[in-house]
Amino acid sequence: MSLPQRKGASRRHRRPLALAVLVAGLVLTACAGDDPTNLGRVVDGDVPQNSLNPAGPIADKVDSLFWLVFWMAVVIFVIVSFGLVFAILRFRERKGVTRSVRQVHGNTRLEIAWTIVPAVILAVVAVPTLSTLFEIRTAPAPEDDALEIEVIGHQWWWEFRYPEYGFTTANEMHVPMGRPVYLTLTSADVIHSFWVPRLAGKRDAVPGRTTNILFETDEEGTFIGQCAEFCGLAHADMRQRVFSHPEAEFEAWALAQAAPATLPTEGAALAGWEVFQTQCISCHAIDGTSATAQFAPNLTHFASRTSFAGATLDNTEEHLREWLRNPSSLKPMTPERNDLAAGRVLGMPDLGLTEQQITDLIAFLETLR
Ligand code: HEC
Ligand SMILES: [Cu+2]
Repeated sequence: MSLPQRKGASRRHRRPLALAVLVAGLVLTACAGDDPTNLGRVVDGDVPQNSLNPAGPIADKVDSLFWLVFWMAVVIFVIVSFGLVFAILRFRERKGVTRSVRQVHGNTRLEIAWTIVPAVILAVVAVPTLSTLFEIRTAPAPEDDALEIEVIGHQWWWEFRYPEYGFTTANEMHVPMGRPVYLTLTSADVIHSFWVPRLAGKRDAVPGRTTNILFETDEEGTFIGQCAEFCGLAHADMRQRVFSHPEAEFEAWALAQAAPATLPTEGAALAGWEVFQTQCISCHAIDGTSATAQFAPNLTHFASRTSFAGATLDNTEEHLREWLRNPSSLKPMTPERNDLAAGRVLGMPDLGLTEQQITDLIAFLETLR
């Protein structure tokens, strides 16, 4: 007889235990470090993505709104919890005490009160929410001298075009401090979402439509972001870095990016350029040369970027070598589904390059400063 009893008892204990583990698990996931270890290849760990650490006036507005609503919710939570605990204790069943409970139904005054009070609270929350929403999505006025950048989402990398300067880059965006930046977003394929938590909220990049983000940085540094709308196989490897510089430094960077590439005239780099012309120009552009295809990241100043492959790999010779040997080993992609004629490119294919060709290509890519 003792066996079924024990079983029953342990089962009874198991349910709260399972629940506790579940709750602890859910709570602890929120404590995950900022280090996206991603097979140890990514070094963004020291640059947390934290929307509660705003780095500019527009992100500040969102942050202030968050805290306002948060503290209102805390006050309501405390009041409701006290009421609940009070009712539980005050009206609990006691040994030896029989209480006759008066059943009440339809207390008009109470019903009106608990309909009106939440409605008023919501109305109060709506005022700052709507005003912030309108404020952060208003297009900048011409006298604000905003920097315009076109952002195009691709499976699975970001293209950034600077129409003011006439160049295109990928995954890494540089901006001047203290000057508003106005992004116009769209997508070449499916819906993506541009999100750099310290600078602004998320906004979808939708094919066939444009959306906008306005932000401004008041802090020099690197801001990490990632695509925030599931967009297929390598969604998790679709990140972006925003570098913010003092105006003069930014200007120097932009002018350097706008210059066409200087092609090598000798050695391994020249050999690499020759391989490039046969193997790579169907997808990649290098401004100022015969390579003009727009299916893949523009490589004109590739060596000036700190990362590649959706800002998931540090731009090192070792990573490049591995990338040119077999791109899909570093980032899950589906190049077998590429169809250039239909304008569909879902990854860089393994091109079967020899080690010599790879060495030459790396020498060439390193000249693209
Ligand atoms: C069929 C199209 C295609 C061809 C051909 C191709 N690539 Fe790519 N390449 C891509 C795509 C797509 C990406 C972006 C992958 C991603 O990050 O999702 C890419 C990314 C890259 C990157 C990283 C760029 C960045 O900033 O993220 C480098 C470097 C590169 N390719 C070099 C080459 C070289 C060198 C060749 C020729 C040997 C070549 N590619 C041939 C499609 C192609
Ligand atoms: Cu995406």
